[in-house]
Amino acid sequence: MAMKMTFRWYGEGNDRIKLSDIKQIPGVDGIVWALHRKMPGEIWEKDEIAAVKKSLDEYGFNNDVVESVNVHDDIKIGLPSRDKYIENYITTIKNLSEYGVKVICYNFMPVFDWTRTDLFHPLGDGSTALYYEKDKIKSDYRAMADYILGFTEKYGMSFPGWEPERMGRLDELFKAYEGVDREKLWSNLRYFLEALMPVCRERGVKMAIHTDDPPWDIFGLPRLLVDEKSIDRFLMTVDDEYNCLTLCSGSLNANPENNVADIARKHADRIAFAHIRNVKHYANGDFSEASHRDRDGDTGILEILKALHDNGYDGYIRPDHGRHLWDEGPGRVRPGYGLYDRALGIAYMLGVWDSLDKFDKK
Ligand code: DNO
Repeated sequence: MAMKMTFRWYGEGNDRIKLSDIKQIPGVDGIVWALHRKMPGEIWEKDEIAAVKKSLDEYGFNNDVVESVNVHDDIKIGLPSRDKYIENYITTIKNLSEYGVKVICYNFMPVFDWTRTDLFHPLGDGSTALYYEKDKIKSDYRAMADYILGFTEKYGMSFPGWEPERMGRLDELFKAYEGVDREKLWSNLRYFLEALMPVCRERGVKMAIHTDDPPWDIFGLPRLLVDEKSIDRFLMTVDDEYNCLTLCSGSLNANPENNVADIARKHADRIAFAHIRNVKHYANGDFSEASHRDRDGDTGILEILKALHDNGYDGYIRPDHGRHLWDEGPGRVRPGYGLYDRALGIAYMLGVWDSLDKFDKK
């Protein structure tokens, strides 16, 4: 089995889940980690990286994948100050590579990272999951940000990409993005990646962009990585083996027209990291997250895994958001990042993968 199973962990004192708990899930080789207290644009220092690596080494986990080295807004907007932040990003890549990091997952969404309207939506069986109510994401970005920040404040946590410092300047940020239309955002993304590629090649670090979540414009802000066509464009724009994708099944399939298995098949060689999550669609455009079991959602988990397997996928993979189960109510768990359902997701995915290994030899 070549693909490498990982589990996202928010770090000591920032995640209730313990590395010793994760160790008991079969098949997990690595921890997807980050320095969550860093603001976008700040350099990740070597001693800080070394400390995380040491804590993972103790459990025999690799630290190959970092998720959420967030990109400063000035880079996305294309301000003259972007060059300074790009320099900082390059220093961070160099520092990470010295400690063995091979893949950096990031996103290029203006202002907001993933967006949901209900973090603990009841699914009817006692569990809850992240939910998106389309009608709530129309014009009032402040109301949505207040909901998310109200939650993080109440429970004393912060979400990557939802830094209260940035969210406190929302109007200013929206204003700064005013001239940034889709084409401008594409060219700013290209500028950023072209500056990074030489160091990525030299250090063997893949930049793996996360597909946009949800995959459509919100609050008038353009989003780029939304479907097969835009992914084709992205990979062609900077056609370098170190310019890669984080294929996020749930983000893409929030739009039911996106066939994630087709995209996986087409671009398996440029996928450095896969987030596997299942989504259930409603006729009015709302969607809910679901268990990883194929038939519990509409995302085509089995087809996606088979597409990766058929193409000899040997990159990293992780269960993405899971439901909140048993005692995992608000305040006890990071939304989407409980222990139990992600562990069940791993067991399911490895079951599928091992069966393909054994019975579906190509
Ligand atoms: C959601 C995650 C994203 C992802 C970032 C990467 O839970 O998949 O927040 O970490 O978009 O920058």
